[in-house]
Amino acid sequence: MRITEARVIVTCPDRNFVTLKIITDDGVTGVGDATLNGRELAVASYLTDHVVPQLIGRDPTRIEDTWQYLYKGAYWRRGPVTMSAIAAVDTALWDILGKLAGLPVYKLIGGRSREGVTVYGHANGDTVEDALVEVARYVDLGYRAIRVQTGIPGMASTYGVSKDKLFYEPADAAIPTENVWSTSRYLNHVPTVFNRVRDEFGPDVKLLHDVHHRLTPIEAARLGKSLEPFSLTWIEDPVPAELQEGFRLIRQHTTTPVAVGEVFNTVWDCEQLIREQLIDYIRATVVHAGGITHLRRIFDLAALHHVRSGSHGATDLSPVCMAAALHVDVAIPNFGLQEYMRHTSATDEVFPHGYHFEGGYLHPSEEPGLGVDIDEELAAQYPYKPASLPVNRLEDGTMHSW
Ligand code: EZ4
Ligand code: CO
Repeated sequence: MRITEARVIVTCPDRNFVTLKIITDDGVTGVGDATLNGRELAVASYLTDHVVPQLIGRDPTRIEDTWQYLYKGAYWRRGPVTMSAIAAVDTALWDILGKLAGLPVYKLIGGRSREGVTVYGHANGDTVEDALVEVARYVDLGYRAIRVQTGIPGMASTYGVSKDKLFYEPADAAIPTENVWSTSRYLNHVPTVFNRVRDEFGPDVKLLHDVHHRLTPIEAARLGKSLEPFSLTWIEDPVPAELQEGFRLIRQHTTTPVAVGEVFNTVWDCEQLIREQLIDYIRATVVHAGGITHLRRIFDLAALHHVRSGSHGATDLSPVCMAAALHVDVAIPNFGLQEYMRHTSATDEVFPHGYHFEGGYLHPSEEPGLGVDIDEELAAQYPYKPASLPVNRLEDGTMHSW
């Protein structure tokens, strides 16, 4: 059995997605997500120009060998573009293997370890009052875990507050939108938000908050301490994580759990964070961390060090990534939480899928393979639109992490 063709499909059903479809000589096909928000065409070119020619004629069941071939064979290792491209190939090959075996992918990687995948949704609002209304909406929808973000008094905009409540799309302009940031206003405001949320919704609902890489370690330590009375499940990306040892400082000061990793590409981005138990949740996911094969390696290392998974699941990760993530989530021993930002109906129509939400859980498809596909005719009706993520500046104009 051989790979005969691989197509790179770029489509924009309300937002841009890059998808790889691999076709074999006996007609079985597989799909993989290759979307890198704001840099989509770089991955599309990496696949079309450099990877696809090397796939033709290969045995699609040699998943590990193909991963190693693309990783070691490029000579230039790691990085989001390379690892998203490798992820797309790897995901598509697992999809094909599942179809050949007649089994959902989760059964090929150890089988079910839990009845459903606990997900968290995003409640947000310009004011605390608006955010409370949104928390109530997610509670009513059955969510057991809710991320809460609000506007900050005195600041025109911040990360995580959306116009269109169930959907959040930060890549909102071809040339990046400019936001302004004040750490002191933020640190003073956030504890007041969670004080209100806990007061209204009680101790049972899991609460999370995304700092989106904006603090230094000692500032993050102060935030974590100030949130301890409200028992958060995690603070996310408290600081940019290039300096892994920087997280030691956060750990010395607070028991608020820490989650990191949505921008990580390989186990080498979090090896020290995990080995030294500097984090509680690792947020890498299928598309940006080298596919199912490499993500499982990260999660296996994490399991040895009391670190659980908390995979990224924003709207810029396509339903193909979500389908694959759910197979991993339901199988691994150290699953923690899965982020779930809903896709728009246009996206859902382009990517027909068998996973579904019920009572706070997502359930992977029981169909052979991943249980997701791309409708290529429909996809062709939504041409690519340039869109960039925002940039962030301090009040004096200094560039800051967004
Ligand atoms: O800003 O996926 O936890 N979720 C996030 C996301 C990221 C986007 C970037 O493309 O932080 O909303
Ligand atoms: Co995040």
